[in-house]
Amino acid sequence: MAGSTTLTIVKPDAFGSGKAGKIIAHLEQGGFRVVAARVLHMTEAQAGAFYEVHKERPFYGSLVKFMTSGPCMPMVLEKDNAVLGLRDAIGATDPAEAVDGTVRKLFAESKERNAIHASDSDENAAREARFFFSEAELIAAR
Ligand code: FUP
Repeated sequence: MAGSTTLTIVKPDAFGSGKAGKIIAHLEQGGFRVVAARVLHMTEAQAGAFYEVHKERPFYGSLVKFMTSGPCMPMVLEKDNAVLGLRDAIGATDPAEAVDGTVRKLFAESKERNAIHASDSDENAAREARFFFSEAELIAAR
């Protein structure tokens, strides 16, 4: 594997409305390579654990409900400086504030239903990749 990796999730709003293909194409055009992918409908316990860092925030319950509202698509993406590159590519949390051409500007509905997740550090990228993919899958993807 050439570059570094990060973890993304095409969230239930985008996956459920058939935007996953367009989002993946957009990211591939931006130089990202998909090295692992799956589709799953998260349980409340899984979404709650994934967003544990936000447990005390007022939007936590609603966020967990949204993330369990339908299937989503976690993926490990590879590119040079993947974490920072993907944060740039997805845009601001609220699509109303996202720069033109970013995934959220193009595909997100609202600050909560915002189409895509991206890890915010190399440490979290590794933790989040292990959350969705087995060690064997991640080794095979190298
Ligand atoms: P981001 O890193 O851009 O995904 O944003 P955060 O880590 O701050 O928040 C994680 C998710 O919580 C966001 F993608 C959407 C949701 N959220 C809200 O619903 N309301 C808020 O005010 C902030 C975040």
